[in-house]
Amino acid sequence: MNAEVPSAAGSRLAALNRWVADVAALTKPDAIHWCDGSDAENAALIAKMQADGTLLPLNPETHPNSWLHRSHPDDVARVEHLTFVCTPEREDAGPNNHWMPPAEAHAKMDALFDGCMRGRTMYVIPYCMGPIDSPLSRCGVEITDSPYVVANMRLMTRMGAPALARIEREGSFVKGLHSTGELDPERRFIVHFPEELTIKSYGSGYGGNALLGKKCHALRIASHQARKEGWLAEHMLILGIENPQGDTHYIAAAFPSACGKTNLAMLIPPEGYRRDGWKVWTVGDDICWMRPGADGRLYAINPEAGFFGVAPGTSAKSNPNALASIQSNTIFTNVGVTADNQPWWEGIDNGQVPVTDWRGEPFDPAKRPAAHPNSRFTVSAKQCPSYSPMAEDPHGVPISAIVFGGRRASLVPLVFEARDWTHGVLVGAAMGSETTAAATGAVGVMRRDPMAMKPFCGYNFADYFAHWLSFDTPGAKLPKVFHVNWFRKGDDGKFLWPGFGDNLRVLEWMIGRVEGKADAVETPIGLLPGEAGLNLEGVALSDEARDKLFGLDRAGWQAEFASIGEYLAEYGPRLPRALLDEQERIAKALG
Ligand code: GTP
Ligand code: SPV
Ligand code: MN
Repeated sequence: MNAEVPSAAGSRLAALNRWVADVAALTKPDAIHWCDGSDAENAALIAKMQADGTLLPLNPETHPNSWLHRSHPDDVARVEHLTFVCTPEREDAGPNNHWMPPAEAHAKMDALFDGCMRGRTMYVIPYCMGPIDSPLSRCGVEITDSPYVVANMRLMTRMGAPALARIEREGSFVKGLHSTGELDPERRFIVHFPEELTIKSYGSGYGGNALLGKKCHALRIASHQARKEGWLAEHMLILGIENPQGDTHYIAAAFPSACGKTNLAMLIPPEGYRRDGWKVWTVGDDICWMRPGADGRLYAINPEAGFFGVAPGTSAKSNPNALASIQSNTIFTNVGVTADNQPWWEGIDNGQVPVTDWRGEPFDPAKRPAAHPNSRFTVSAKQCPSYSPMAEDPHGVPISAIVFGGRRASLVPLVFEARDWTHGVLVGAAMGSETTAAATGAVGVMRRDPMAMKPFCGYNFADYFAHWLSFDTPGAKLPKVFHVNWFRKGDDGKFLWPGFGDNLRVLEWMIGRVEGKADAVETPIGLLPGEAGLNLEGVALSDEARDKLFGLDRAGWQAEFASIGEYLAEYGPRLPRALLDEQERIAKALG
């Protein structure tokens, strides 16, 4: 058993060594393995998982070095009802989080962890969120008993020796302790201690519950750090749009889980735009850390190094960049397979048929879909044809526009612009969206999901909104703020907007607004492009579609603003006055 970190004794890693020793004493693993992130280490882990059936090899001709993992059927998504933020004061976690007193939470979790790694290997994973040499990056160490988690963290983060060296230099890191336990939903908790920069997660091996660098560290803990240190940790994609003149604007966009971030981040311009020389560059598809630079603009990095993307709906037509990324070196979780062992999911649209479903049973469409609706692929961002070279830049990219959006079948138009920063913060705070399969629970229920951070903000939303407002300082050159809705439906229940590549038409209008070149129509809810504002050449839209995508339903918005007012009131006197004033101003303008 190698209990000591492979580095100089007496170094700044003493705290890490002590913590690892304490965890080992509690969890009692058979062995401890410090992950160095090497290819040899990965190959050995893969071989072990292949031997015990954790990973099933996919067709090596069509999908070299790619694997299928079937999770426990009760462990297929994030579990928001079992996720806690444990600040000393309940009010600091806010009505937006489940809360437990820290001492009680530690006792509860430590009882679960007691002896849980007997017969297992304990993996110690040093990782860096963000480019290894960026001052905006932050390090963490995840301890886990799941080799599947190690293999995923290797793709999703900068894991191993360079991260350990940075931790040794800085002497600080986020501590994440994870065990799959018995995968019993009754013994499953995802618990955060923001003040202690600590995460404890037990009983799930899935996605955001288990890959602790992602939602637990890079959003819940990081949002708390960001508030203290004057930056923002957001559930946003980052993309670059290069126009035919060769100028690139960067846009950050917050959509709730399974509402289109990966797809927008990897957008391929429509034919005419491509011919003219437009290009889209992917910086990140899920998380964005940004802070003001010396010039007053916000600079953003993607703290992740890979994509944990939704498989269903991914096709050569909807997202060719994603499909190209996942032809090799990819871990697929909970997808179906074809007779010749290729991964398959609903909407892949490649003319093939599944024979086995995500539970490993013969595919029967009457029983269940072939792929779980929250099935995913894990792949290094470097395999994405549109991956931006700027994604590795330690300074980050300057953000020209921030976009909020959700799934709204009714009311909300295709796009509108906020009047100013304060209005933009209200637009984010008032976001609503229909729930998806990314978390357990009902799907398709409209709920408020401010800035797409409802499941991920590590502190009271009232303080979070105040933190957002605080960026509006005299020297600041803040991005313009927009709201989009790709998911408006017609009376026949079908989407009215083609979406995907055609979303570039909306982004083009935004850039035009940023550059002061595009027109807009003032309305109480914000600035709309008007029908003539977007380039709709080649897009066939019915009269109903035009009305609903570009019009303003005044009565509907009056009701919406009443509901927004009620929602904000839940945050009580802690809510910033400026936000309420803005809500009241617009409600009044709507009449
Ligand atoms: P998380 O990884 O859970 O945070 O999700 P995400 O926000 O990255 O969502 P993703 O891009 O994976 O899209 C989720 C689903 O929405 C997929 O089934 C997509 O096919 C669908 N989708 C994405 N963009 C559009 C769009 O513009 N229009 C329509 N109609 N559907 C879209
Ligand atoms: C999300 O649910 O927003 C995801 C997937 O990106 S998970 O990593 O499970 O959080
Ligand atoms: Mn996400």
